[in-house]
Amino acid sequence: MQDTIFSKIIRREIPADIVFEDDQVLAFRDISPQAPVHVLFVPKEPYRSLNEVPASEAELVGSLMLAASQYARLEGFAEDGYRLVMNVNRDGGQTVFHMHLHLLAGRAMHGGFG
Ligand code: DGP
Repeated sequence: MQDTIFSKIIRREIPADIVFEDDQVLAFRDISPQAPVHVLFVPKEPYRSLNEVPASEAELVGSLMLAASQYARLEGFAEDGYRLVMNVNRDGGQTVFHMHLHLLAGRAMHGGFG
């Protein structure tokens, strides 16, 4: 797949405010935050979107979600709550074609989905 800005962040070629890393996942603050906490959880393997992830990578998808919940616990907002969103392709509003999970927190989220 084509290189994206997120692959460059993973390779440390461009800066980002990195908040979490393990073998499979890198997390950094969104450049255009939509909430007081807005972090992107990105698999190091550059799948274009969730559509390209094979069933054999179920553990990777789980790792993204669990990394987000672990971060919420560590940062102390797990009990207050947070929202996880993954945009897929055009109608999902995806703009960067390297799969990622948005974590939004620090304010009450409302019911709408745009
Ligand atoms: P999506 O629309 O779901 O593909 O979300 C892409 C997000 O990526 C969007 O909220 C803005 C963020 N973003 C785009 N470019 C950069 C960048 O260079 N650095 C960081 N930290 N975030 C970026």
